[in-house]
Amino acid sequence: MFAQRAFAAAVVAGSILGASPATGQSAGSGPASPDDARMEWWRDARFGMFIHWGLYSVPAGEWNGQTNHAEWIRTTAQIPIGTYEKFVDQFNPVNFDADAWAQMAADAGMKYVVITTKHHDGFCLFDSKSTDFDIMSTPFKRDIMKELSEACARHGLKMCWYHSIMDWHHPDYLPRRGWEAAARPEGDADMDRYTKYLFSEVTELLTNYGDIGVMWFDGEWESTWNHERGEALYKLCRSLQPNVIVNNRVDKGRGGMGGMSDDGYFGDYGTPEQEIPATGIPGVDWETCMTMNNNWGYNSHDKNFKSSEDLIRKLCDIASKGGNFLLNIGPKADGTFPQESIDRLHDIGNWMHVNGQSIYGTTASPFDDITWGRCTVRAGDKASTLYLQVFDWPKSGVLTLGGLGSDITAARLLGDEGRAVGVEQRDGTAYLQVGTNRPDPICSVVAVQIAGRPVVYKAPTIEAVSTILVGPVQASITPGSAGLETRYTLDGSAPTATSPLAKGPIAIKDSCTLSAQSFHGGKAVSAVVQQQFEKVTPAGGVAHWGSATGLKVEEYAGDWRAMPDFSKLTPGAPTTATGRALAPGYGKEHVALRYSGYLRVPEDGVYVFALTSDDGSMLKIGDQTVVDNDGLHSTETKTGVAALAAGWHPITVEWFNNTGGAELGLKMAPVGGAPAPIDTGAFRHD
Ligand code: H79
Repeated sequence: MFAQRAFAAAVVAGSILGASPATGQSAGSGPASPDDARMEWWRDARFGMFIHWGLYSVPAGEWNGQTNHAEWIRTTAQIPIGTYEKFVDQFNPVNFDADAWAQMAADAGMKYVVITTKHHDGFCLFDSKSTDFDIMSTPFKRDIMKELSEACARHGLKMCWYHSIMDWHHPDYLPRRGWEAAARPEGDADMDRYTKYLFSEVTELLTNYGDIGVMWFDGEWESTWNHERGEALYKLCRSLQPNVIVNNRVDKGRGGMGGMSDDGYFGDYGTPEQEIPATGIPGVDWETCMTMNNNWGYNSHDKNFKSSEDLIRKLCDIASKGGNFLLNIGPKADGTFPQESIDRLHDIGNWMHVNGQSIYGTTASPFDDITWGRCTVRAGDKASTLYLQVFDWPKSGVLTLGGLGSDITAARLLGDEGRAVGVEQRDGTAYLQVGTNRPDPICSVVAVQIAGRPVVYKAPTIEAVSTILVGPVQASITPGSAGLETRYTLDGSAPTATSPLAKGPIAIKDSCTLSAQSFHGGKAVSAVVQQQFEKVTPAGGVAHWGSATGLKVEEYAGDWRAMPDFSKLTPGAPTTATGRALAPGYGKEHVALRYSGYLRVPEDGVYVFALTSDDGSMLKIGDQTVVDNDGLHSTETKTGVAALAAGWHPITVEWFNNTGGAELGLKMAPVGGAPAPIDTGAFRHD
């Protein structure tokens, strides 16, 4: 890995490599880090059924001649609340059979079922004591969730609840949709009261239906939901059922519609929607939820179903990256599944019956890239199994697996009565004689037994908080794979079998090139990776730094999508920022702030700055841009480093807020430390 870096004489905006390798990315584990025992069944399960069912299934996607609606129909077709409520009288799924649903999920190889107890429309599919807008007001009058939870228990499936935080029906929920603001004025709507209502529903769901596997929240991106409410909701769930798993949409950690959460937020796993991440993230739990066709809720016109082949290969792809697959069904209003969905569940079930052991309880592929398919692993200290999921069967009848350092002890096909596969291993490549007959045209699996845990020939990675240094800086080298030796040099030459072993952090004291390479059995088995480090002279301070404590703040009014050019604008009257003011809950929109003055640096060194904002922000020290966090975005943190001499340095922090969330925070630390807020006393201005 080479760092791209522009060099300037004094203050350097150096790149930061893997600033916190161990904890940098989390699926929102945050303050409530998921413990392994509680997550175990979920990690083993790998495959679940999502069910989107509710009043919206009655219009089946169609309104006033438009046929592209689904579970969002109340909003996308702008149906007045009174009109929408009439679906309550029409919801009568006389063909609903909870055991038939559970049977179909179990037969498809799914291990859990997540159903909409309430979607954004606010209608509850369970017998709720908190509202009449529920199943008991329909002609059906049966607690669907009771029936389904009992059926799931009978079929060995974990019952899980999807529950929307957003609610277009409850009078206290805010914000109102713009299009119905006139018909549904806010009046004395009160989000605190709504939150109490939400909590009472969640309490019912976690009290009246036995053990619940997952609480799958949604709609948390709305401006009215916040971290405090998310924390309280997470804690409520865990207090009612200590083992329940809660998805990351309980809190605000996603910072938008992304799948994964930042550190410091509640939620046990990430929720990529309609997408499969490019790679897995080691040690992070996530679940891709996806529709079979274009819509979550039933749409009678939507025939754009993914093929069974596509769905099976997606399941393999997700498992090979260490994730779960939550595959959606949108049942019809009569209580039955669409035939296309039934057909696909059936095909997946047939495949899982033979090949499911390559999915359940497996972990991510240790290989970077396999051209003919995917790989999952069941690892053990003494022996492990690699499951090779072959999409493109080799015409030669010989499957090639490169970069395997482990000894293969046996190989056989899943299916084809476990036909044995001959193996030859030469120079880190395994040649598997699978023959020309493939057992399954969609994906055939070869189970490869190896001694010990997998050893895979991959290059190590170099991580350092800063690539510039004044005093010593630490670099760490992560081995490409367990079971490999990693050797390094500091003089730019390629490591050899006698170069020092990388064990623990390496102190970099001067300009140098760090080179690292993987070795196995005394031989180099990977490419060489390098990182350059540069010793720099810290930028000197200035002779004049003003006498007033804090930074000068100027406010500008305007409508921007990126940082304006302040030199062309006229500010309002300046004020002075206290330390707190650099983390404003600034209640204004269409506004920009420019903080300026001087920053006191205690001693010569490289400093890390972390700049957090919603929307964009920019940190300049002297004439260098140290952090560029510009652009229209929700809460996002970017970091940068600067080499600074002891003394006072000119600093500006620029920030704008277009609409919505308004945040700004600046933290600082000597390189290697955890950035912390800066005392007001470290700022001066004229
Ligand atoms: O429950 C499913 C979705 O309804 C819900 N999350 C999944 C699991 C979800 N709500 N909002 N979003 C996903 C993202 C926003 C999508 C939208 Fe649209 C784009 C809303 C309006 C435009 C999709 C297309 C829904 C209506 C039209």
